[in-house]
Amino acid sequence: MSFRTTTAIDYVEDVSPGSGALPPRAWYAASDATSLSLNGSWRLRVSPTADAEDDSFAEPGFDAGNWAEVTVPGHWVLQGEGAFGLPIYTNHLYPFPVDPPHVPTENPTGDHIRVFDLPEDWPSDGGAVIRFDGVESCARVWLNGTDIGEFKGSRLPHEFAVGHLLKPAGNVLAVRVHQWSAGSYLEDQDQWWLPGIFRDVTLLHRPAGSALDFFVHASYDHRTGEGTLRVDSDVDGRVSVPALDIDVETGETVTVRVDPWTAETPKLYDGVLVTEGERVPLRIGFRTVVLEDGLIKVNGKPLLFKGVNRHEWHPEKGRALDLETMREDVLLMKRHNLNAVRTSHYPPHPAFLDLCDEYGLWVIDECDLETHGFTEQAWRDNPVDDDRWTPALLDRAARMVERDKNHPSVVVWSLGNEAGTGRGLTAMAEWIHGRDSSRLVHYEGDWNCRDTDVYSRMYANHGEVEQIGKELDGGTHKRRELPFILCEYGHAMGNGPGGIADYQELFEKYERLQGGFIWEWIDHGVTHPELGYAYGGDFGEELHDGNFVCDGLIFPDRTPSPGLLEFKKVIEPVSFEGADGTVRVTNKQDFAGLSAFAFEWSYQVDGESVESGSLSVPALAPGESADVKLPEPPAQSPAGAETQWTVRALLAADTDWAPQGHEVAWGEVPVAARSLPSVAATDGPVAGDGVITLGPASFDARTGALKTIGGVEVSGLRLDVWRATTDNDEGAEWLTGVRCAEQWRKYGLHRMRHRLASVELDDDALTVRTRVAPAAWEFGLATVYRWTSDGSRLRLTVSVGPEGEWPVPLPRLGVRFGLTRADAVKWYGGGPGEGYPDTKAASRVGRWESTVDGLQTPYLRPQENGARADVRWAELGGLRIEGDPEFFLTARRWTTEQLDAATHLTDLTPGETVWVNLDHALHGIGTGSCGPGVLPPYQLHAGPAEFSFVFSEIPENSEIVDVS
Ligand code: IPT
Repeated sequence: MSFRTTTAIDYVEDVSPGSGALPPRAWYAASDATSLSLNGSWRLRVSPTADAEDDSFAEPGFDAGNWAEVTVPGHWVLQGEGAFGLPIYTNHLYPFPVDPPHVPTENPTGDHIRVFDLPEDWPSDGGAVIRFDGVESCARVWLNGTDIGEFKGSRLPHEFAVGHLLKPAGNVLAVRVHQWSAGSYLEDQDQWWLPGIFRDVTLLHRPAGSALDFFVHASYDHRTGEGTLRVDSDVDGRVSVPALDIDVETGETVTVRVDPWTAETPKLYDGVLVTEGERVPLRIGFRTVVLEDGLIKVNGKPLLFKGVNRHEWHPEKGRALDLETMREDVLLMKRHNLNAVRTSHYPPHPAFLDLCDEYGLWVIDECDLETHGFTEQAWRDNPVDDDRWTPALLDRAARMVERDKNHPSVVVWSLGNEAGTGRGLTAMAEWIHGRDSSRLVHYEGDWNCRDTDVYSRMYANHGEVEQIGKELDGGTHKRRELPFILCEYGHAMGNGPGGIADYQELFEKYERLQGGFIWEWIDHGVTHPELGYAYGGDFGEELHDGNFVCDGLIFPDRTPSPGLLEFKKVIEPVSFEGADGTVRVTNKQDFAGLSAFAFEWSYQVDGESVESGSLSVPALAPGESADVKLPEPPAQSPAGAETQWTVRALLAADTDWAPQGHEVAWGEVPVAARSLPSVAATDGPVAGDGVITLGPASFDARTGALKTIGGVEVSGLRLDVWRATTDNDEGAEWLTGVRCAEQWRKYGLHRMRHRLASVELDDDALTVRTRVAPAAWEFGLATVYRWTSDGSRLRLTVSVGPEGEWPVPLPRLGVRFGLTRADAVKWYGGGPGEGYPDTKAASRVGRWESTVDGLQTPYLRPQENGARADVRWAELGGLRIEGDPEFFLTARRWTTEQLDAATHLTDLTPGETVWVNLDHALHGIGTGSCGPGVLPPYQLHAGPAEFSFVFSEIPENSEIVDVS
């Protein structure tokens, strides 16, 4: 029996990167050398501390027969239904005492065993390497009882030479993985803490004379149209690229005419690197990245990043993504007009970068480094400013750069995220600049740009971004010379992000602003048997940051959220603006012409297309515009009809990311406005026994409350100003620190009282006067409901007059009421998805159909959602409702109060009543959950307002009622 001493686990708290691993090198998926995937089922034993068990499990002959089984790649806390421990979510707080480099004694440790035979055809010559593509957070490895080393750097590859240890059969690979290590201090990213061997494990045969490291230098000269290729290789060999007639020695430079690589035109040339012992396939993209005239230019042209921050996430597998999931991400990005990804906040699985090369996405490849939790102690003891940690930082930089340097998609290296400033970062930047002069270096945390080639910020508000665009922001001399990007903006938590169209306008207006990256791609919800999707706190964590981990443009199942559809519209590659029968078409791409697109027009009368055809648009270079004449409007439209053109750009042919006909851009050109509904007040209210009737409606005689419209029962119709607060409402607005939701609650907007002042019957109207106000405060809304009818239709005019000093904006202003039956919903107005004042770029005017359930947007933490904007009329529950003016329509099977109280979607149970909100106005959405709040034009301030709805019973419905 061996005896454990404390020194046997010293490596866990050692700040050095590890020992025994081979130098980092270029990563490639496949060559003609044999390899063996060690993914699959492994044996697992989880211990509560790093030293609970001795090393004997690594000995050949150890019987792990009674251990659990676990899938590699995977995280043990996401397997075994909690038997192996649970996930923990914190944003920037370390979930352990900040006591670097020490970690808690309670350090879940997973001993993994995999027994494998070599395949029959495994060559007997040469060596072998075992490669771990990702293990969180620290591992010690034994093969056949021999300790081959230990490593940290969770999302970086580590290789070990093992040829001398292999036997034909019964090889025992033992890996001890510790959840916490000194490395955890460098990996404080805002995400779940998920220990495990979560990326591939591969045994690679290394034939004699096989390739080691190699660096593909492939540049493009936009003046000559020529590409220059040189492949530097540690092992000499030849490089051939058949399509370019290239066949040269490694290290030799060759210049030929090429088609360049860009994210819009991702031309890759297949090549091969042949060394004495190996043939390595190459996919070469020629492009040149420079900083010139204070701009990031590729192939001579400035770029505009339309990007997103991507964490790796799968609701069941965590960060253990399969190739199909990665491809799905890339396809979704391409189909939604994105052109860039920041790999927040670590290098992704390497196959993801292959996909970016192939489909075309600009990549900011970020190192696995974040020490954000040190901000709580004013960055004292920050590892990036402590020389003892510098070797670990340099190791991480080298492992990223060496692994990913042959990807044309990678145009910028990022040192990491939210790690303050310090000498270690400078050392990383110097090393990267020295190793790879063909790309730029990014790091957001240093606003002086001491080490970087681009001025980068996160969540700066529109005003500041505009100042930066105008170069009025000051800063160091160096910074003033640099281009600007928002490496994070548009925090996509819950409903939102709002205001991204306003950012895009700035990006397009000022040359220095080279775009940005929405935070973030996907909600990190974890599939949960009772909660649907779990978020922070749902696993009983003692410290957590709740649903701040759910802030993506797609839901955990990868369904696009309204935010992604909005972003797609805001960043479309072609824009259309029109008036008077002409549409101005602009090519908003940076490199490509319009030949990939086919253009169509259609003409709508009251939202229905009556005619369509193709539109011929002249060839336009990037940035160019042309005025294109639309055809003569088709046949005379009925009087009072609303008419408009819709112009669309579609893919002219199948691409590898979307089929022919896929829509990339659209625009609307209004022609004639609709005539607003009018109701002649020919009927008058009649008082009966406890009831007042007016046209098709009946009211409670005492309260004036609406009861029925024809056969349709209506309950609780009254003014409504409250909404189930969104994550953005709950957040602290960055500039002012104001928490909108907190203010709303303080002033009682969620508990408004309605005092009835009078019910008045006139010849032509029923008028109900009320005052709507919260307990404890003197401000309020004098609210008058005026009902008129022409006998069959019922018109409600609501007049609202604020009284007193209103200290806060209103969440909403409109009426709400309950219907006993409603399912199908039809409307003419904005759709098909939700739209709020600052998130409705993607909402297009048309005739739409859905159901009450179909109107809901399933934000993981329930909140205000699902409003359809600019609605002219709607039909549901047997009623037709016309708006004067247009309104926002919301309908749900629960009340706003129930929605507000729910913490997970599973809390929402449909009731008997469908609650409908018809809003004259809504407060915007903003991105206050992390960033600026609602911009002034989208704020809803209490002011005098008047708006009307015309109700009528839909004839079909009266028939049903008659029968019953
Ligand atoms: C910023 C982080 O970089 C990112 O990882 C994420 O946490 C995001 O915020 C919020 O979701 S840091 C913050 C201080 C702006």
